[in-house]
Amino acid sequence: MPDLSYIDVFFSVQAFQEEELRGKSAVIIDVLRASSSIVAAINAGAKKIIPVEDMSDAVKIARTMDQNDYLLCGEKDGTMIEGYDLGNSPLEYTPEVVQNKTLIFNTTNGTKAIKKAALANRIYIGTFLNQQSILNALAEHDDEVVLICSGWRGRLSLEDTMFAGSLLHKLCNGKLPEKTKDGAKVAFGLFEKFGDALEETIGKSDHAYRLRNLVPEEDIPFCCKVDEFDVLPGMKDGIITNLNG
Ligand code: 3SL
Repeated sequence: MPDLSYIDVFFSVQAFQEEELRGKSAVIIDVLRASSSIVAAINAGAKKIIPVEDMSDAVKIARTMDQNDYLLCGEKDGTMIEGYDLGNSPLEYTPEVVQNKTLIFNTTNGTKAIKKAALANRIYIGTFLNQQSILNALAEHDDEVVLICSGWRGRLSLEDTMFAGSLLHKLCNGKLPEKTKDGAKVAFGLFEKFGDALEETIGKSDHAYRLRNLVPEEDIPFCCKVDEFDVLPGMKDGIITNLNG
């Protein structure tokens, strides 16, 4: 079980240095929508997911693989990238489409946060959809924990902070000890205030407004579902697989 007084929360990809994660467990959070799509894809039977930082890395990796084995997935500014097979809507990631495939995944903030966490001891991809799996995984070790909110281009995202707060709320049974990091206090406080109205609150976030008219309207309610899937996407050597599998 992690010591709550050491749990830190980073509010964007730019808010931490790679070295700060060495030896720690990291949960990478991008509720809207990279974490949610990765969790949905793993649940739908994707063999593995390779997160990349940009389109050129995606193409380099794709060139080394058989065309029948992989799908190019992700978004730029919320919409599917030209020439890609899938965008970043979790609802696209069905067994018919992704089973046994390798997904090369490229998003604006989420996959950058995952790549930047490479020095962590354990790297989990978390969101409301697989909250209990994340809690179970964290309970197994006493590593220091960092909750990494992907945010949006360096800014805080309400939905990611809400999920970090939700994890903290469950870890301390709703009573945050006095001696906790500032980031943990902020995330916990936000969840305490708005956690009972998750979908409504996230539906009014900056990113939800940004995505309006760009993505299917079911995406945001879907990303707010709690404990929908019992999967634990985790990254080792740059590759994400289901650690619960
Ligand atoms: O920033 C990201 O990684 C994406 O999840 C953003 S979007 O919801 O697909 O626009």
